[in-house]
Amino acid sequence: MMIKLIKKSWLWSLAAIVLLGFISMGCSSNGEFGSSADAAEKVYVAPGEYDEFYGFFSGGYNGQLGVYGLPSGRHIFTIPVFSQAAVSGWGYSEETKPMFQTTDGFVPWGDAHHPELSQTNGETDGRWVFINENNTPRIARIGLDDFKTQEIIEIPNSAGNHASSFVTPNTEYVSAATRFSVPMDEEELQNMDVSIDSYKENFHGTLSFIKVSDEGAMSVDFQIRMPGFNYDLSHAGKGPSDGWSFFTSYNSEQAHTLLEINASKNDKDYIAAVNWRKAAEYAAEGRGKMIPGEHYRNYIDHEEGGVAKSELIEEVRVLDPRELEGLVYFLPTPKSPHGVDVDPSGRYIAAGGKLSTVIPVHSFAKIQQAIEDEDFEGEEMGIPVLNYNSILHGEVQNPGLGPLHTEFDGKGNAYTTAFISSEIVKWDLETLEVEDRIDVYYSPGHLMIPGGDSQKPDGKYLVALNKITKDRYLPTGPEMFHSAQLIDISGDKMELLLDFPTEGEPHYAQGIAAEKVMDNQKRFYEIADNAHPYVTQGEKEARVERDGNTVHVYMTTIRSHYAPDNIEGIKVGDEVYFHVTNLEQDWDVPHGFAVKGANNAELLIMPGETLTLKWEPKKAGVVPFYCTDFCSALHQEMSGYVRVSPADSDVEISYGTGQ
Ligand code: RUQ
Ligand code: CUA
Repeated sequence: MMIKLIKKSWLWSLAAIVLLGFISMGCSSNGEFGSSADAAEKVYVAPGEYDEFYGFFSGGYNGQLGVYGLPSGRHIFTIPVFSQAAVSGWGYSEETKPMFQTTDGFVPWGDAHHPELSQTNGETDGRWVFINENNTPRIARIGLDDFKTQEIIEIPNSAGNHASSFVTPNTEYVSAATRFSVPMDEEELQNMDVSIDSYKENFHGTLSFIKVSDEGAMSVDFQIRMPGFNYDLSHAGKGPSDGWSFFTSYNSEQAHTLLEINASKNDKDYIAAVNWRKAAEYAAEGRGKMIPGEHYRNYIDHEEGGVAKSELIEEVRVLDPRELEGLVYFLPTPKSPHGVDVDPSGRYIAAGGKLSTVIPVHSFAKIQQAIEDEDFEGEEMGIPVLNYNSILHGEVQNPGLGPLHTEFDGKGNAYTTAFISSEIVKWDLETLEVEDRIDVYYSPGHLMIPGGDSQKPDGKYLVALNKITKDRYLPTGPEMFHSAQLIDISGDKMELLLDFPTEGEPHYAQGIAAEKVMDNQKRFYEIADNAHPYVTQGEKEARVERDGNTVHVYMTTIRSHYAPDNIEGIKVGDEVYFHVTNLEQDWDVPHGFAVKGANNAELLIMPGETLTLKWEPKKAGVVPFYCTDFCSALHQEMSGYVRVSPADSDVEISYGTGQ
């Protein structure tokens, strides 16, 4: 290795071991902090004051999206997305169950990876945040007016959606790609029952572009058929490179077993440079072909009182680079590249070659020139491979071991995480010289600068999203929260300010100035606009209706009682739907609803909202229900009873409050 030794020389020999497949435990040496009092002052947000930035941190295998205030690192909210959340009934209430519909049925869990804020003119705009699901390929869109998941779309013809959900500069598209290739038949990309060792012959990947309407509705506009590599991460071009997206790939070896060795053989893998604007034109002209591609689109229907709907879409357009020219080019890139990041000027494309000893930085202008000159060194499945030396802006030397992800401060500097040597390395985008490095604890994956992957970064703070926590907090047994670290990047030298724990595994995060989001906040839903089919607009309309074995309870809540709060005439074997409308019209006055023995969750109903709990009583007797959210001094009084009689009883439905 032609690398000058850096301060922690022992790490380089450790690296050799890691490359052989052992897990690095990071470094526990010399953290050089400035004075802690200085650092404390920089992150201190006094009681009653607000943080300067919102941070949206992926929950990883908890499937949700964590919201943090920065610089304080305070965990202020968790938005349920891909996993059922008993805390509010997300995925348990009848209104939200359809959000979990997929072609594999009801999938109550997801592995969330990369949140990405919507952008306008290359700048974060505070409308939505998207996040991908890796396991059952999906993308979610979350509204930043009520911090709720609005839509989840499934990605067809895909296995493992990792390179997602990155947006184009005007949120024209969010992208997706197959992390795993699977056998796909030649005509219709259907998964085939073939031997795994027919990988090279049968396995393929796809890149997907999901169109986002002005209102945010998502639809799969087209997919591009790709060679059977593993597509890892992505980012869209911007400025001069607007109209292009870049996807890293690894496993150009096309191995199907023991990938840690067999997919690490080639010196270089590829970045796929996709001309999405051209692809979109092809799609608009009806080029390519429509093939079967069943997938669900689930969305909250605000016209219908916030009830989620599922629609099944049966076909998808696929474009084939063997038939359509100029769609995709491969950029050779050392070595098993993970992250791919485009600088704010849109001129440079940096790759985190996790097994590479340098950071390769490609030049968009040179890529264009090489395409024009047909300066190709080969092809893969009809896709031209450009000449590495012709497209390279340069290589960053000594970038630390195991470079993964890069973000930018908008002042000409790039910051790259080095997983194995547990550090952040700052380098100059023009000279490619390393300018500074700082140890982090331990093993950072992604990093985040608010706006750091847009054209307008707020280059004040950087958050390192560390994978290994070990000794940073009071021990909590074998399982620990991941550790994030806030670093001041406003000066020449990076300065570590704060450690804070994060829930799940925040792969990626996004940050945005608080004022872009906080002024659009909903404080409650207008009860008069509630168009839920089972809304109860006032206490006078509260009632219980039997229809065969089905019972609908139209129930209201207001501090501090339910209407009705006494219900009789329910029978064992009934299917009871409690449609609970919260009549409050005030900020932060949810009521809860829980009934003894229910086999799902509670409901947490926001002011002006209606949610429904399904309950199937199994035993005769009198069953209490109560409010779970401490809503007033008389919250403990907010309760009621349901009388359940045997299936053959002739007790009639009756109900009331205060009688
Ligand atoms: S990927 S660091 Cu989804 Cu880098 Cu986790
Ligand atoms: Cu309503 Cu407590």
